[in-house]
Amino acid sequence: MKALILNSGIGSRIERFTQFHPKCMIELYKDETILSRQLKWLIDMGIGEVVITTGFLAENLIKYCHSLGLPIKYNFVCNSKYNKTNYIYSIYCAREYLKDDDIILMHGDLVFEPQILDAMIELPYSCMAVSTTEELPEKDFKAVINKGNIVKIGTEFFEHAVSAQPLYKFLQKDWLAWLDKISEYCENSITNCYAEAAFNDISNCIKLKPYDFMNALCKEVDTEDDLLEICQKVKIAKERVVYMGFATDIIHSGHIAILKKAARLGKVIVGILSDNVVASYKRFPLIPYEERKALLDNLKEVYQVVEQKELSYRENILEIRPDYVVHGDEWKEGTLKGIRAEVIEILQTYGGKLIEFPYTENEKLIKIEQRMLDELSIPDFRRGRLKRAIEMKGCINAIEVHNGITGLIAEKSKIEAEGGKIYQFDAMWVSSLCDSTAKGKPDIELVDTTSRFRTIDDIMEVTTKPIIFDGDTGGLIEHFVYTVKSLERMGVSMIIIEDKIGLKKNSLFGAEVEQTQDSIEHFCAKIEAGEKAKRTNDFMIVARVESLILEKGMSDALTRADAYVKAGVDGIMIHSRKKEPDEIFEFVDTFRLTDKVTPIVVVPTTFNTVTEEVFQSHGINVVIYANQLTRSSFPAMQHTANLILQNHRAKEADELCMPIKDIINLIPINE
Ligand code: SPV
Ligand code: MG
Repeated sequence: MKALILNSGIGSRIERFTQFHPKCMIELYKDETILSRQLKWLIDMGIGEVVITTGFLAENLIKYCHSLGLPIKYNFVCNSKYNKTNYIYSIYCAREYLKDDDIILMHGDLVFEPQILDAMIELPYSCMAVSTTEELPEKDFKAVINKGNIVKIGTEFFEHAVSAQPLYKFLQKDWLAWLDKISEYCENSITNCYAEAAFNDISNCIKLKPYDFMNALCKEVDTEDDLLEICQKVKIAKERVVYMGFATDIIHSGHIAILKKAARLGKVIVGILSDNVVASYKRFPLIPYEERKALLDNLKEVYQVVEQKELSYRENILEIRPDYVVHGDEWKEGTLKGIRAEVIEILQTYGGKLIEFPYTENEKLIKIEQRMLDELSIPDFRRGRLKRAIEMKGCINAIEVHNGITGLIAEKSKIEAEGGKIYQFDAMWVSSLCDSTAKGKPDIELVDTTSRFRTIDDIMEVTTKPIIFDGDTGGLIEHFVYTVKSLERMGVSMIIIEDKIGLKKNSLFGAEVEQTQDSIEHFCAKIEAGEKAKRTNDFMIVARVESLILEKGMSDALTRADAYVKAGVDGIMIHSRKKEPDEIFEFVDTFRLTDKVTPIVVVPTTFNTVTEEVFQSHGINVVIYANQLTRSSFPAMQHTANLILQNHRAKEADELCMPIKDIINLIPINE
């Protein structure tokens, strides 16, 4: 696409300002002239070549253009008869430059807001800027519209007409038709009319549609009054504030395109969503807030960056009171629909406007997002994310997984809630009970470490979320150090070891079975050895206090927790098999009197009425749902098996089964 700017004329109606240079060089705002503004926006919209017709003070104009140092190719064409002809003749003079592309045509004294041109360029047809809200001018251009097309342009038409401005986008074939007619006029020495007279002759062959800019600024500087009014409007436009929320951790061409459009509307203030908001609605951010902020801080389109601490825009909009909020139109549907409605409602309270641009979800962007997800599963990335999530959210949750398919369920389960919130699991718990049960074995450390690692491998291969490993007793100290190193290398984030020794049985048996608690000294030695074996700060060793399970009393539990923390452990898990959470809360509340920082983990299998919010209010940091996927799937499988046996066929079981299509969707084929 090329631009054609008509600058041959004298500007006699505004003589005081055009003594030393053509009208297009009149300054509008701080060194910005009518022409420099036009050129700036053209370049910004990807136009690389401009044809400028000159005449009056041509040399000044050419010099000025070069002095701007703009990255655009100029073709200057002088209409030497500029004082005797109209711009129809200037176009004719420039015709050889204008045959090989689509054309944007504008008069040299036209001042417009860039979003008008932006929208016109994007339209798939030829169009002219009109306003249906402005009053019909007495003397200036009007366009007559018939069945959605412009059929006449001129100053003399009033019937079925709207106010029009000399800003056009022409597809090449339409333009050539007009250019031919312009040439015919000029070759017949008709050079004193508007070029639009030639258009009117052939308008039935061209589909020129109106683009309605309504009340936006799009006006020629004809008189001093015009100039005053336009300068004021340009100043107001310069001071407009545009707000955009950003959750992204990479900047791709789609973001730049939308930022460019936003910058054409005013000063862009970007609200970067805090880490915890991003993690709660999208996926874990690959890079933290500060780095995401730096990405945007340095873009020329961005005026200022602020933090957006909620998914809701309310707080920032009320504080900044932007003239516009800009967003991709994809949020009209899906989880952000409610957030969008709230934005519209708040903007309405003070006359702000929401502007939505088409969202470009193309193949390339989908691939970029997939690559991001792949990165999240790299061991070094995955390992540290649990610690960061705890720091970010205060309290996180984890669900039991014991193979690839349960891993995928943990990975993909999402609940969309009010206010655009999405609830999903933060982490996965590789339970010894469920890993053993899946293999039909009792939970007595019978499934060996190699087999447990194989389970982790299967899960890791298809997921990205952080993993908490149930390390049972941790085994011999000499073995435990190897376990720590291996898990850390694999990208596991946390191991929890319980302070039992000898033949371990599941804690939910409590004191009903023979189980021995380790001595504080020996267990502390195990913790110290494990901590020493660690290579990173990301990996966490958590000591699980079994005193309440084994009915050794609260003070034993607290004494042990204190000793384990002193031995350097990274967190404490307190376990209970009571239905009521009282002993858990007593422990946590007392522990937190003296230790505010060590993360606390709970496994509410029996005390399952307590919500995560309540756990968090007591200072608990990790809530593990330790066996629910196993326990819910077994009865379903048993029931299905019985139905088949009863009926000697599978039909009766079919409605209990997931459709094959859904299974296929759950497990994507990676390319
Ligand atoms: C597990 O899930 O294996 C656990 C938690 O260790 S519990 O079963 O409650 O002991
Ligand atoms: Mg276990």
